[in-house]
Amino acid sequence: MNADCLFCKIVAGEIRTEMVAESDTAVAFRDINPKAPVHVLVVPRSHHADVSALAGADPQALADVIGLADQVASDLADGQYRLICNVGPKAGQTIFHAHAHVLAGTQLSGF
Ligand code: D5M
Repeated sequence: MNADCLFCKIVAGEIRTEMVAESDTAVAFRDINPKAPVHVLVVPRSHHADVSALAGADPQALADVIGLADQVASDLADGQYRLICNVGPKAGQTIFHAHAHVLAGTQLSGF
C-alpha cells in the first residue's frame, strides 16, 4: 500500500465508495464522475502507477482486472462495454494507481 494513494485507501476501506464487485486481487467501484450510465473503475489491490507498470510487474493481476471488468459489465449492463486505461498525464491519467474504466449501459459514440 502507498500511504499517499487515493485508490490504495479505497482498497483498504479507509475511503468509502460504492463498491460493486471484489475479487482476491481487484476491486470495482463506481466512478465519482460518471461518463455513462455504468461507469465503474476496476483497480488492482496492489499498488502500481499505471497498467503499463502493472503489466510488467504482474501480468496475471492485469488479466484479473480485465476479468473483473467483464464480470461487472455483465452484472450491471448487457455485457457490452468499453474498457479504457489511461497511462500518463498526456492520456488524461489523474490517479496514479493502475485502473480500468468500464463504460456501459448506453450506445457509446465513437472517438
Ligand atoms: O481516472 C481517475 C478517475 O477516478 C476519474 O474518472 C475520477 C475517479 N475518482 C476520483 N476520486 C474518486 C473517488 N473517491 N471515488 C470514485 N472515483 C473517483 P483517470 O484515468 O486517472 O483520469
